[in-house]
Amino acid sequence: MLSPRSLLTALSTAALVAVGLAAAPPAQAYGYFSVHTFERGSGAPVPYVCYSVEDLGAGGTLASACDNDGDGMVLLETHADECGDCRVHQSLPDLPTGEKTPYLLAPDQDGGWHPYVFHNYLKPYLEVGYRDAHTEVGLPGACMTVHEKEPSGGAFAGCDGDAPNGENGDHDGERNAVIRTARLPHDGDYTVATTNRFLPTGYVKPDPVDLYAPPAEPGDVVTHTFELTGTAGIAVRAVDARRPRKAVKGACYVVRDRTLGGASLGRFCDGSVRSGLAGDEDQAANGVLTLVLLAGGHEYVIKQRSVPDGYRVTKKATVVTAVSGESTVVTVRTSRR
Ligand SMILES: [Ca+2]
Ligand SMILES: [Ca+2]
Ligand SMILES: [Ca+2]
Repeated sequence: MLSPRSLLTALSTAALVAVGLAAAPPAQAYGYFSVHTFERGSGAPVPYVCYSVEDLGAGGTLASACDNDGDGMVLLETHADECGDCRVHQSLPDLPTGEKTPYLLAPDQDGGWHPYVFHNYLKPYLEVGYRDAHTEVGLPGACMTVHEKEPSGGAFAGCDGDAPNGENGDHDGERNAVIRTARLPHDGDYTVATTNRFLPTGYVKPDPVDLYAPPAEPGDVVTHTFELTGTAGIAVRAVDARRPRKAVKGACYVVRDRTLGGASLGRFCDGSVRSGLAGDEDQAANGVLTLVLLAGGHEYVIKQRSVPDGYRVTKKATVVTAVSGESTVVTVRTSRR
């Protein structure tokens, strides 16, 4: 006769090889079976899971145990001769460190005697970026909140660069224009809202967005980038250097944001059709290039690049500081050939 210990070993080994095979009832009199949990995607063992076994026939809990040694497996002893109609339920207590589990619960498993194997998804998390809509340069330091829609409730609050603080704070630990949340309580729908405090200056607070966060495997992350615009405008007038009342129509310019390290907004032409943020707001070749939705307080460098026949490109750049809610007029004197 096998000792209980060697029987356990034998059962455990049998459990591992029997995964996915038809249930072959092992020595029922002893009432042992193994339960394993693995991470979806990686197949890594999931430690510290607890289980309870419900008797669906007679009712009541037949056994319960936790994976206290953290190897991803427990042997459950039911103290019953038979367990033909069992349901195994997982629970995910806090980790020994006191942190919440990074895993989502796996569904209950029904069945008779067989090795039970659970595959758990990870809880999802978000990475939310902020960048200037014109230059696509990242804007560090923004703050946001994340609310779960159902069941409704706050799930996260933090600012880019904050130290992680429980579920809150920035979990990438860097001031890098991206806020990484902790793993969220559930998969599901979340609303991400930018808060007024510590919004990068010169920009308008963006509307909240709804994001669906599905169950995650390792490496999965839900991302969103807020494209921030401001309320400042610049009107670039090109005039004849000799006759300042004469508009020079159809000139083109390259605009750079000096505040964002000289990043280019692109090439803009007086009279070009507007498409998104590109083009001329007034869409008329009238001698004025109208730039809108710029960041208040930023310094823009405007350089003429092409002019109508008969004129010479003005090489000297114009530097102007945009003002929120205003359109600042600058004049580029353009000489004849
Ligand atoms: Ca164990
Ligand atoms: Ca960050
Ligand atoms: Ca125009």
